[in-house]
Amino acid sequence: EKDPLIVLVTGAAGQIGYALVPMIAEGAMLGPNQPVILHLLDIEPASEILKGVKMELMDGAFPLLKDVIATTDVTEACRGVDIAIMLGGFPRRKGDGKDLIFKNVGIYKAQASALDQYADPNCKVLVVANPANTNALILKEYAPSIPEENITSLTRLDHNRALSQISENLKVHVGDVRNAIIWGNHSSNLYPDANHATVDIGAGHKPVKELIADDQWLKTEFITNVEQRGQAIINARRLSSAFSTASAACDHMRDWILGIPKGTWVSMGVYSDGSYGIQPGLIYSFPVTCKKGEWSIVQGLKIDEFSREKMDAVERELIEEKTMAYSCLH
Ligand code: NAX
Repeated sequence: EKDPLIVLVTGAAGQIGYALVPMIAEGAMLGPNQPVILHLLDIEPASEILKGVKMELMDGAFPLLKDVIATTDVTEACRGVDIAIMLGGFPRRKGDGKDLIFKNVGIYKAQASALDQYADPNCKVLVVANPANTNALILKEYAPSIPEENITSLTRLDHNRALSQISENLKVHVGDVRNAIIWGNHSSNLYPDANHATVDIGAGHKPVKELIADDQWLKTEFITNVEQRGQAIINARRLSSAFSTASAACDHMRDWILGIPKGTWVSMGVYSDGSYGIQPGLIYSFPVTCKKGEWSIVQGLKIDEFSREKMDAVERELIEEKTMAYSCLH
């Protein structure tokens, strides 16, 4: 049997945490042959809830789950961690902006330092908590011993929402839709791009653009439906999306670590190297391929004028967030 991997989940007493930890324990994130040890971190006011989550994990009697540490101590939580899923943070509220960034910068700075000191030096990090891209950037700044390519943010939920919109519109199974792209930020300015997406049909595949009856749909409703899906779920459920986020986090880590088929890609928030003219030094969501634990940005996709504008607008938003975050630090 393989050695267990230590997976840290911060904010584990929250909604997404409650959906995510059993998925990890069942192997949905790291595969059915990979034992895991869960480190659950939350803050003092949530410590009783956290204990309850631990009890349920034990009662789940999951064969792959070798141990659970539930703690409010950041050092203990970060010790030896191979994979860190960052759900914890100050929640987004209406009218937030600078305030949300300010509160989270402090949290991410402290948790980055703890990961830097106590986690495995090759630890892979996924930031989910909002503002996810900018929290990831702060984490990168304050965890200099962790390679920058190991620090990512979640746009996979938005990516999956894009696949789901296309599948609904074309009345095809979501599993047959591939290669949508989320460019930029996990925010209401993200740009879902279906220009390169395809649908598997028989032995081959066809571009979504050729299959869509109304080509304006991709520039209008498709974009707003993906951008506003989070709000639609809040309106319906009176709570923000939880298990779809947890499932997307599993997809993100599984694809990153185990790889994806040749010719396909997924969306991940990663440290920009200047690809597609996006400013280096931002955590920006790009189309990536993944192989044996490494992602690389898909190169050479044709970008039309419409896309260019949208990609640049969301870049500007991330530059603004970065400026705000840095002004909180100094
Ligand atoms: P909850 O409010 O249910 O849970 C958050 C948990 O974090 C709470 O238990 C809280 O006590 C804990 N926490 C707060 N400060 C902490 C700290 N300093 N250290 C450790 N834990 C801390 O929120 P939930 O619905 O679970 O959402 C978690 C995060 O995901 C939020 O920031 C949310 O905005 C973000 N989301 C990101 C998405 C994405 O696609 N990137 C989509 C869903 C979600 O909105």
